[in-house]
Amino acid sequence: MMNQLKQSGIWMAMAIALTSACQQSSTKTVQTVQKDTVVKSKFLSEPLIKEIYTADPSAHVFDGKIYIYPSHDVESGITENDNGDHFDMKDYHILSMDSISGTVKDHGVALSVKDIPWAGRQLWAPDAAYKNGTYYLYFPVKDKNDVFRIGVATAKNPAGPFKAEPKPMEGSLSIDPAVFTDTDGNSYMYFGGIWGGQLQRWNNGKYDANGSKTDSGKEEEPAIPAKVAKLSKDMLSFDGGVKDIQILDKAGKPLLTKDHDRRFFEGSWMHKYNGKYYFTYSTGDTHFLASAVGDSPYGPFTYQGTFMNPVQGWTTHHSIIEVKGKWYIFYHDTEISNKTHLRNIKVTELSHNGDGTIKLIEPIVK
Ligand code: FUB
Repeated sequence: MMNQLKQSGIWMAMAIALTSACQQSSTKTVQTVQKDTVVKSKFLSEPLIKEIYTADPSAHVFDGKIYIYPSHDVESGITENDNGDHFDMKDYHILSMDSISGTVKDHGVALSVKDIPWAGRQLWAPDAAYKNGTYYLYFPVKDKNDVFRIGVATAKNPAGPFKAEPKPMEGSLSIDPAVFTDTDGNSYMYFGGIWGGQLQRWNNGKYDANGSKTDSGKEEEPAIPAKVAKLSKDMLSFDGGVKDIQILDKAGKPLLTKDHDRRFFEGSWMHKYNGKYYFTYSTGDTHFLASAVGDSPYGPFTYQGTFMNPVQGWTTHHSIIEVKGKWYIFYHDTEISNKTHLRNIKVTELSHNGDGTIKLIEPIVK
């Protein structure tokens, strides 16, 4: 995606595997060489699958099994640029596991860009939901005018194959849909991403193809907000309008554009813990995962802090689920390829502290 800070420091270095694979969430030592210095790093977790490149893992428990809905990274030869054109994914593979440490099964192609009537290019981070006997796959893809929209596809099986609806979801825009179903049965979609995700180009429901490539230029203004929309009963459209998500600091003031360490960039997720709504997201160019907490699925959310430090690679994207009373975060890095656009998904345990914050995760142990 963007050039600044990408693959900086040890990420640029060449990784030489030193040890054999360990168990889930255990460590693997790699030696990284930076100029004259040799830095030893340990990855917190192992890649879940090595046969294909995967990223942006949205995990869910369906029917007692863990299903992962990731992006399927491929080498398409497109030169890296600030729009993220090198993330040129063409289909989705759905993965499943019987347990967190179980064998990962790749169910093959579940949906291809060629089978989405309105799609142009770039199948980015998807998510899934279940209701009344049907599974729903939500996906961002650029339409034939090169504008990101969000589509929905349905299946009777959580692993697909999925059939796409003929048009994008009315009112949808940008990228990274994450669908959360509340304890009362209502479902909400969180979405949006700035820079390559185009959110900064939308104003009052209109897209400006000549708009800015980034969020710079309005540093003292409130940061561009993520979006939330309630889903209709049939899960195929928005029930009412798209709302902005407010992320406030402890003093109740909106985070500003210049606050790159804390402001929303992309990769939304929602989970509920002890009656509180946790909106979690990536800070993009500063590579953190951050949490903000509220009392309603619509927010406002009060910024809580960073809960995962940068992974190897430019992008950072996650999902959080509860499995048998424990919480887990699915995320990605570039351990296998050391290339920005060829990522691999991982999982590790996540804990909530007594004060409601999330314990900081170090994906690389130095
Ligand atoms: O995988 C393409 C994009 O990279 C995703 O949509 C973003 O969240 C980032 O991970």
